[in-house]
Parts: sequence; structure tokens; C-alpha cells
Amino acid sequence: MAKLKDKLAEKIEIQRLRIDHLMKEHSQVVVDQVTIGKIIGGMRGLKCLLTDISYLDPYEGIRYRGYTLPEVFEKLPKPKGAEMPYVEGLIYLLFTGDIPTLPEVLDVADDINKRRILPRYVYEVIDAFPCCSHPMTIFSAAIMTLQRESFFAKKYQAGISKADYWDPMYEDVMNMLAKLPEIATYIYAKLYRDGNRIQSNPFLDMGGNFAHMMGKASPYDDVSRLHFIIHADHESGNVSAHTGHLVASTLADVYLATAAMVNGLAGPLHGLANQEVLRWLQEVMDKMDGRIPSEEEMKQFVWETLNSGHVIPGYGHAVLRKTDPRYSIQRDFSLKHMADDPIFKYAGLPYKVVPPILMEQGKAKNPWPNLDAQTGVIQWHYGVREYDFYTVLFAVGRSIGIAVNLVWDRALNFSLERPKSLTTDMLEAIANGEDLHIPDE
Ligand code: HAX
Repeated sequence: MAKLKDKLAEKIEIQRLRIDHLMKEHSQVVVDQVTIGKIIGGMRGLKCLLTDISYLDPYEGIRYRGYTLPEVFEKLPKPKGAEMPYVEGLIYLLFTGDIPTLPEVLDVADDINKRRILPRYVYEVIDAFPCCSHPMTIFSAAIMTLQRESFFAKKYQAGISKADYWDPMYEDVMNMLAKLPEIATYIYAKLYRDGNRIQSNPFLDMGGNFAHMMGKASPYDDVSRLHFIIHADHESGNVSAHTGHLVASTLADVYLATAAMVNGLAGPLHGLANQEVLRWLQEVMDKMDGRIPSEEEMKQFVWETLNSGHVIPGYGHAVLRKTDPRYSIQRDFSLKHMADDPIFKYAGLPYKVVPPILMEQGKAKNPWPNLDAQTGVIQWHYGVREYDFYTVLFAVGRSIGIAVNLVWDRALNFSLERPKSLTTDMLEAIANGEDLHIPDE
């Protein structure tokens, strides 16, 4: 058994006791209130999900297993000569809550390496997609095709004890995480490089191999490590994480749950925002006949976008109330490696003008940039200019946190998710103080 799986098994035993205790002794303790505003307003801020993989503080940003992102980057082991840590180290951290040693990371890397090979039919499915299909659609479908490989589905059919659910789930997760970079880079090759696929290099780590398969030289390996690490998790309430958890709560396997989460990520208010940022910036450039707009021209364009009923992509957040630290980390990387890049300088312009305009408009609760405002700028600089592909990059990273959560969901036997809906008549009656006597369960 891989060392990570041994460690995980130990952690699961401890965590099961804590969850059992909470359920037995404190299940009636009130945590939050469900108001009509929350029911109609997308349950924003409702505290009703449980995860220990990450926690998002509105003013501080994300912590993975209690560590801020700068701490994660500082503490996780790095490949020789690399600026960014092994993604495999992050996988270990998210699973166990412990910072791994280098040998522990290399053990995970070795395990992932052995699981990378894609069945031929995945390539065939990708090849069969009609022209102009969005890469996220292809990515989701390619993951779905792998569902026939699910250990969990087979074990469940054969009959398996609830206490052991997490084990085949873990195997599915590791298999899938190993294969996602292969799928993503093949989609890239198929759509944008005439199908010229670059074979995986088994001697490289996940980030290094991704850069290699994308056909990009260093420091794109560090860009990939950085990208996958900062996108890996954002607690459980965002649409992609929640969708993955919801679907898997039916005991659907990792492939079904991940394809569903990818579909959620593909919406413009969520992960697709990273391509929208670049599309939007290009639109301004086109209007200016390729000229960088002045500050005044940019302001005018921001207002035009708002007045046409569109949001400014890359700005605002449902939870964060300050500049996203994932944005700042990418900006710092950009300042170090590509400070003179025209698109980087140009992307700095919205950072100057958008927040004051959103504040003046007075609608957005958070006028500051989120991570999507900077992602595409870095990718563009390193030659990945097909911005439709950016959300696939996001999805490869985000799958890590979601998949780890799914193993824990099975380990802790989290229930089928099934909240209760009411009708408008009922809400009006409740608003008027009527007691409807709706049974709880
Ligand atoms: N541009 C224009 N208007 C915005 C805005 C923005 N960037 N951000 C919020 N608003 C508007 C909302 O549309 C909403 O308007 P209405 O009252 O007319 O519906 C109002 O301000 C209040 O919204 P909010 O409470 O501040 O924000 P929400 O929690 O409803 O939505 C979003 C959060 C991220 C969806 C929102 O800020 C947005 O649409 N941003 C632009 C798209 C984007 O960058 N998405 C990526 C977010 C990060 C992420 O999840 N990545 O995957």
C-alpha cells in the first residue's frame, strides 16, 4: 500500500470518532439560521457544509489544512531547482493535513506516475468531438468515459461494507488525478496543435510533466505547479466543489462527480471567468485598433460593460471581501518573471480603474480582483493564447481538492444531500408569521 494511503487510514480512524461524537452528542446544536433572504439569494453565506480540507476567510483568503497559501508555498518540498513546490506534496497535505517530507512526496509522485496511462478509447472520444466544441465540454465528456474504470462502482455492485467505501474511492481519485493532465494536454494538442500529442515523461513531476506535454519550456513547469496549487480548493460551498460533493453523496463514483463539477466550473460566473477576462481585455484592444487604451478610455469601457448588463469578469466574489490572495500570488509571480509583458501591463489598468467604478456603482459587495483576473495574463505570456482552454487548466487544479474531499466524504459516511424546498405561498405565509407546521424530517 502506498504510504499516503496508510497515513490516510490512520487519520480516518481519528476523524470518525470526532464526527461520531458530534452527531451523537451535539446534533441539535444550532449553527446558523435559514432566512428567506438566504433561500432566495442562493444560500449565500449559509453555514451548512463540512470540510477540513480548506477554509475560506472573507478577509484573509483561503487556508489549506490551516496553512495560508504563502505558508503552503514555503513549507512544501520543491523539485530540484524549482521555484514552486510539487503538486504531489499538496495532494499529500490535503489528504492528511500533514506537510510531507520529500520522500513522502516522491512516493506520491511515483504512485501517480504509474497511473497516468489513458485507455485508447479516451483519445477516440476526444477525437470524435465536432469542431468548435468548447474544451470544457470535451474535458467533462472525457472524464465521463473513464467512469467504466471505476473501482468504487464495481466494488459497490459486488457489495462492500460502508466502512470500506473510502478505499476504492481513493484508488479512483488517484487514478483520475494522474490521468487529468494527460486528458487536458491531449485536448490542447487536438484543438490547437493539429493533434500532435507529446507523450508523457515518467521522470517528471506532475507540474513538470504538464509543461512538457503542453510543449512549453521552463518556467512553464513552475507556472503549472503554481496554477494547480492555487486552484486546488476553495472550501466546499463554491459551485464546483458543492456539485462534486452533491453528486457523490448519491454514492456516484469520482468520475461522475468530477464531470459534474467540471460542468459547474464552466459557467461564466465561476471558472469560465478566467477566459472571459482575456476575451474582455482583447475586446477593448480591438476597439482601440490594437492600441492600449488610456485610463479614461478604460473607464468608459468598464461603464459600457456594466451598462450593457454584463459583469466585469475577474472582479468580485461571493465570499471574499478583499483582493484574492490567489490573485496577489499570481501578480507577484508576474512582476518577477514578466514585468515588461505588454498584456501584464495592460491587465494592470483594470486593477486601477475597476474597483473604484464597482464601488461607485454600489452593487458588488467586493469590488476587488479574484484569481481569474490574473490567470490568463500569465498563460498568455507563456504562449497559451487559446483562452477557451483556461478553464480546463482551472479544472485540473480544482479536481484535486474536490476529489480529496470525496474520499473523506466516503470515509466519514456523509449523508445523501437532500435539503427541503418550499413554495412561494409557503414563504409568504411564513413571512406573515404563520406557523405552517412543516415536519422537520
Ligand atoms: N461586475 C459587475 N457586477 C458585479 C460584479 C462584477 N464583477 N460582482 C458582483 N456584481 C453585482 C452582482 O451581479 C449583483 O448584481 P444584482 O444585484 O444586479 O444581481 C450585485 O453586484 C451583488 O453581487 P455580490 O453579492 O457582490 O456577488 P455574488 O455573490 O452574487 O456573486 C460573483 C459573486 C463572483 C458571481 C460576482 O462577483 C461576479 O459575477 N463576478 C464576475 C465574474 C467572476 O469573476 N467570477 C469568478 C469568481 C471567482 C470564482 O469563482 N472563480 O471560479
